[in-house]
Amino acid sequence: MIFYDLIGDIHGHAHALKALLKCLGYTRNRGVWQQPGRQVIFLGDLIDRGPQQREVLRIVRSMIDEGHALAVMGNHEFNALAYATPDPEHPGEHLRRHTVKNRHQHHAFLSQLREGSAAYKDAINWFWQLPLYLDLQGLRVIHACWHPEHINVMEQLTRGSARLTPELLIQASRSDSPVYEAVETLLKGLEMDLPEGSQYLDKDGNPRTQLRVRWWDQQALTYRQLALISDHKRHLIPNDPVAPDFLPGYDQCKPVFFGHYWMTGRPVPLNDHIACLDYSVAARHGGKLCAYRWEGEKYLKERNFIWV
Ligand SMILES: [Mn+2]
Repeated sequence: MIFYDLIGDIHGHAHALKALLKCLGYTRNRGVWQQPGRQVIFLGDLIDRGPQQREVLRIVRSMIDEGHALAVMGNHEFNALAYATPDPEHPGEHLRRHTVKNRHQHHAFLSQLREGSAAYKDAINWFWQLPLYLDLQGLRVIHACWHPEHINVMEQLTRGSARLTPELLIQASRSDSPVYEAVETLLKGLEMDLPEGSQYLDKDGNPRTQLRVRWWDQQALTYRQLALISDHKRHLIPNDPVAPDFLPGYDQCKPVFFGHYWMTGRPVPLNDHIACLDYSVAARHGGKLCAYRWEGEKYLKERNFIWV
């Protein structure tokens, strides 16, 4: 059995990545980071925001090419693909529109890779190869939400490869498609509609009727308990129970690792089987780049979290 080191969202922070690889016991050999008997699994969101996105892609791709790493797609790689892909039904547009907001979110990548250059096209081509999820012998990996029904949908549509095709990327960009709902949930996380007639005001004072969900919480039963929202606002959310079939649950047959959620504080497992490894390295005031050193265990251990 191969043992894995799982690494959370990097967002172009190559210095932190190299420091973390060193901490985990990897060394550089002819430019490629490696460690006998171990592989890294990157949890997606390699790009956007940070200062060294080319270097991060170089490190990750060389490790994957030489069999020292695996990776899944994050929502930022997905968005980059859709941003770069023309919309066949709307000439002159792209599957992700080049609005001021979308361009701004993607600006660091577009300028560091030089939009339209050979390096840019090469990066985009490579993103197609990233699977949406990995279900390996002893563990599972997803960028945002392990949702068995949506994974089944994508498993069928990709004939087991878990990789997007040009046709699937089009469907994933149309909000009335089941592929859209599946990819949104797997890569951007589960959301819920608040009960009829309720809303809350977000930080800009806009009324919202949808909320991100703490899908991993096996005890939470109500909108208030499940809301992914700061604790001082939690009382604004109704405490009604959510429909019992809304949450994906987790079968606990092996641990699952994900990133995406900008955790803070000391990294710990969320429960015995579920761990988030995104500790906000890209945050303005500085977060952590976090890894989990997995040695085949079914029950996650706090001491196996490592960060820089
Ligand atoms: Mn993400």
